[in-house]
Amino acid sequence: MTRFVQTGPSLRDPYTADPQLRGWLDRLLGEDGHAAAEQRLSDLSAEVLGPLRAAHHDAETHPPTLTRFDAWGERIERVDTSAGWQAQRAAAARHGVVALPYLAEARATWGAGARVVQQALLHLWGPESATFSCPVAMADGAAALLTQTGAQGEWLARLVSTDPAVAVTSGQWMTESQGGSDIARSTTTAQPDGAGGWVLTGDKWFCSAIDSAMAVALARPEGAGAGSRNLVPFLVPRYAGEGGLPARGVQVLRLKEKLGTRAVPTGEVRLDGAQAFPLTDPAQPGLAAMMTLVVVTRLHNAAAAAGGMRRGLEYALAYAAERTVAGGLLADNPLHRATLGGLAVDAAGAFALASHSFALLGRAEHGDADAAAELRLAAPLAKLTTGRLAVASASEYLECFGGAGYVEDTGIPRLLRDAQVLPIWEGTTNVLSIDVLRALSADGGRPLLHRLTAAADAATHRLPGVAEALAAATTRLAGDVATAAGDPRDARVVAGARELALRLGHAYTAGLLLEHAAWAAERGDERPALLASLWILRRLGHADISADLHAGFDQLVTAP
Ligand code: UCC
Repeated sequence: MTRFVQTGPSLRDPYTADPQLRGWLDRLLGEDGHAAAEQRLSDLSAEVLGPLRAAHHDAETHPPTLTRFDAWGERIERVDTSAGWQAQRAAAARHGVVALPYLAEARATWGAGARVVQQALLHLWGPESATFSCPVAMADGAAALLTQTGAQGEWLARLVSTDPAVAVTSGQWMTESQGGSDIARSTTTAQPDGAGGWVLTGDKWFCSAIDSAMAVALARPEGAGAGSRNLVPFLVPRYAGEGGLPARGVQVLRLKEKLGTRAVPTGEVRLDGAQAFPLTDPAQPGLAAMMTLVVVTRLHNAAAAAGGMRRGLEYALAYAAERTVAGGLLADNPLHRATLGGLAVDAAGAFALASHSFALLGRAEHGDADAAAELRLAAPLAKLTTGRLAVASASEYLECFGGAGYVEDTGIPRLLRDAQVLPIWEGTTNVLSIDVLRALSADGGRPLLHRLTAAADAATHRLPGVAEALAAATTRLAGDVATAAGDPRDARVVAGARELALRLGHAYTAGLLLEHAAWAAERGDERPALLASLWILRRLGHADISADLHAGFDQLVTAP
């Protein structure tokens, strides 16, 4: 008897097989700028296809462990991680996934666009990083904060090092069990140690990448007022010297057993007189400065969502090209083509949001006030919109594999487990929706609404139907935004915050896809216009586009 064995999905080179990524790099960096990034992107892509996929698998199958005491009862609190996790750590440093925007050479080459190149690196690497993208996100956030405040230069140098022997990552200790996202309820305090320094006391509840060499922890300095705004970010060294022993006063109580991101050691921490260095003036409110870090990690979250969606699509496409059903390839089945086409449209939307947000971050860091104003709303919108899309898409990707998608050692179920964290950490969808209201009440959403109107106007001649749909959606949103901005604490406004935020996120994505489509069409590339049109019909018009997805399938998913 011949036993049938299904061929598993192979992976195409994630850089060369991603026309959207390449097109956006051409537009955002210019063709010369993209050419200057080509080698870095190809090198990382090649590693992703080989050693990093293996390291990813190793880290996922050998989760971290915590040993609190040695045999004699000495407190050691050793966090052991796999060889795969260590390989990811070294790769993150070598490829500069944190460092790139801070390197003088990169800033000279790409200017603000170094953030765009960074997002491209994250897009290629993140899905096969065993979520080492998490400590990378926090290290980048910490580096941005240290750059802004000018504090702790020696730690900054290590955060942005490309030498694996020197580079460190950071934790981000904000959450406490009594408050969760409501950090105003934090009880961790900071006291002067009597020798010119500070010590922290309190418990932190959700501390990811607990193996990082440092963390940025929020604490309330002695004598500071109540409320979140008076919290101050402190740098806490995690280890005493180079020996790997915990720093005095830093205890890891236990590791969390999480649904996903299983390779990431996430712990509960007790600070009991832990040495700490204020990153802002402890006599002044410090939360606003901390939000510099939080905005960066939220953008990384969006990048992780977009990268994961694209990689899920790649795996599902590869499988559909191998799998035979009802006498034909799954890839030829009209219903499956429409399903995959819809996933391609959503993946394109998430990528547009993530890429544009990193571009804004780069420009804001280079002193562009307009970009900073747009980023204030773009950051929560990108995070919350891509987080929801990522979970919905991941569920579909599992379904694309049938029963195999539900079997652990295919590696497919992990896509769903890991996607589920994206709308949770760094603020849930609802918490981010409240942040959207906060941002709207500051500027009425003007930069974003202006961008949408301009995108719809520019598309009127080439794509009249979809331009009209975007213009109509923008008009409706402008009215709802004015109501929300007028009284953001009104119960009806708060109740509708999530719906409004998602509508804004979808319209923003539509505008960004249309802008890119106009640029691409001038160069004879009509694929982005198809993506933009289908996104608008699906997400703004709530139309059934199944037949268009089937008909446009090859254009939507095939590499150039
Ligand atoms: O989960 C965590 C780590 C996981 C691992 C990370 C990996 C990620 C990478 C993924 C890649 C794979 S760490 C914990 C995450 N937690 C959060 O994100 C916190 C969620 N909570 C919030 O966002 C809250 O809404 C807070 C922190 C903003 C506080 O809310 P409040 O207390 O209601 O705040 P207020 O009263 O509205 O604002 C307090 C001050 C104000 O400043 P002042 O008083 O000076 O005007 C606000 O303007 O904070 C200012 N503020 C902001 N400033 C509030 N939000 C912002 C903002 N977004 N940007 C700037």
